[in-house]
Amino acid sequence: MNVLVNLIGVALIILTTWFFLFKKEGPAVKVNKKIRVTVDGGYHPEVLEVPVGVTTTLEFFRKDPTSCLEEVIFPDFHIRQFLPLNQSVELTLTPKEKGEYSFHCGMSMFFGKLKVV
Ligand SMILES: [Cu+2]
Repeated sequence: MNVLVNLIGVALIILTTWFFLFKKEGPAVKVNKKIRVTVDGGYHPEVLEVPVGVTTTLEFFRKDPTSCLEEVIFPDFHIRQFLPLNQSVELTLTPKEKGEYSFHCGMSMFFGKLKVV
């Protein structure tokens, strides 16, 4: 019985890890100068395609009351922004190099991606 419980535990750990590591990302949404990102159990849309060298405004709107999502962090752009509940917060960035840049919540549990093309 104990062995079975342990096996189930190990299986759950593997499943959880797998889920977070290999979770399929949604389709990239092409951004033309400005886009609204809804924060509600994650980022919607979660993959944003923005042109290199163009100033893009991301308007974050947090609907989710969990404190987990009250900050959004763009490590590559040195942005750490508090998102008040049910308010729009605009972040402006001008990516200088093509590439993929992730952004995430304050506890690194929810992720989004910026594809600079
Ligand atoms: Cu979090």
